[in-house]
Amino acid sequence: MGLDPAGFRSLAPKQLHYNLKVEGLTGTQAETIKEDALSGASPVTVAASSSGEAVLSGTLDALKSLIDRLKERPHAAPLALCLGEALDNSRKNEFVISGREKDLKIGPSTLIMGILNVTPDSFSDGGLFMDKERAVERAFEMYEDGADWIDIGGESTRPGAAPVALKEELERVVPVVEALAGKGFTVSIDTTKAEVAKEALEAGAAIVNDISALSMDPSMAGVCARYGAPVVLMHMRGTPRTMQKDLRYKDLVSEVYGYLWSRVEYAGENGIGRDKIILDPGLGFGKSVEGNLRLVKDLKEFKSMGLPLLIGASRKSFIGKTLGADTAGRLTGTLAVSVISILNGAKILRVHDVKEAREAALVADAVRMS
Ligand code: PT1
Repeated sequence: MGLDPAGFRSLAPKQLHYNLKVEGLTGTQAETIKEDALSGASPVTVAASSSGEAVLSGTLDALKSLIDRLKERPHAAPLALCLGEALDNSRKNEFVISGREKDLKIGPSTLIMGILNVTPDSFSDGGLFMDKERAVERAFEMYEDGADWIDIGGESTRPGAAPVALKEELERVVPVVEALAGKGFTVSIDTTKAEVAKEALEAGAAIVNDISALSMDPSMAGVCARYGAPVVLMHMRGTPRTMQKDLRYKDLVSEVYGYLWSRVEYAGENGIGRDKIILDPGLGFGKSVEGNLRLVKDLKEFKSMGLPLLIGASRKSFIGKTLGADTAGRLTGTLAVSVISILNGAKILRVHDVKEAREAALVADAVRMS
């Protein structure tokens, strides 16, 4: 319409609409919010339940003016800060993770994390990459194809998979981490064991990827803190062996969100700051097909935590079940999930098929930033 850019900047916050769901409100806080909404001071709609949940709906401008008034009320000031942060975080597209040696820039472009399984029972690689030379070769191939990081794992975490003994896992992963870190690759170690994380960090790993979000081994947080290692905190309910037995949730997105936030707090209490955390809703870990699809659709809700989001959808069974395809026929479905995840805020994709994911991400990023 040929509007003056200054005019546009003042219009935009009046046109963007947000729905903020809040949990754990005190009675006083809920009353204060409802009172303000009814006063008509700014056009915000409040739907509140008796259990301390509320949804605040309105334009960015209206919500910001509500937040400003809440800041003046003694019982509502901390809530106002959270709401303000959530709104800012939801629009954030660039992150800096404080790495062990250098900062890791995450976003606005999508990063690709290539999967390197060093497990004999691995469903995708079938134990092809057990020996060190083959592993290094495969890593170079993934790098050529556009991988930013290599994720090395020695324990299968597919549904039903049994745990691997510490010694076995160490023997599988440490030589590979050492070889790849030595060649300059950015390596993450996919493990739930503190001892494996420690040896991998000694061997040059840059990041710890823990599917249990520091919960399975009480020493894990301490090791990550001591080495100053960034960590991926992932949601899982149960263990890989049992996680697919009961897939019911009262509110899946809210539970995954609440769990991840509680793990961010736990990490903080153990010396791992927010500047070192990446979050992952854990597709395929204790979720039904519908649950996984819902997490992809609602991924943008997780942006309000203000931390980079990682998605691991590659060749997983929820894609196979949606398509009626075995593992070999899941690439296109994986790419569909990848693109939707990027549009919903994912910044890192954990994938087997690096070249295809890289191309899909380049196009998705170009559309997103257009
Ligand atoms: C993941 C992930 C991971 N996935 C992170 N690490 C696996 N951060 C291993 C299936 O349903 O998503 N995020 N490390 C692999 N796990 C699974 C789970 C593989 C489920 C397959 C399925 O097929």
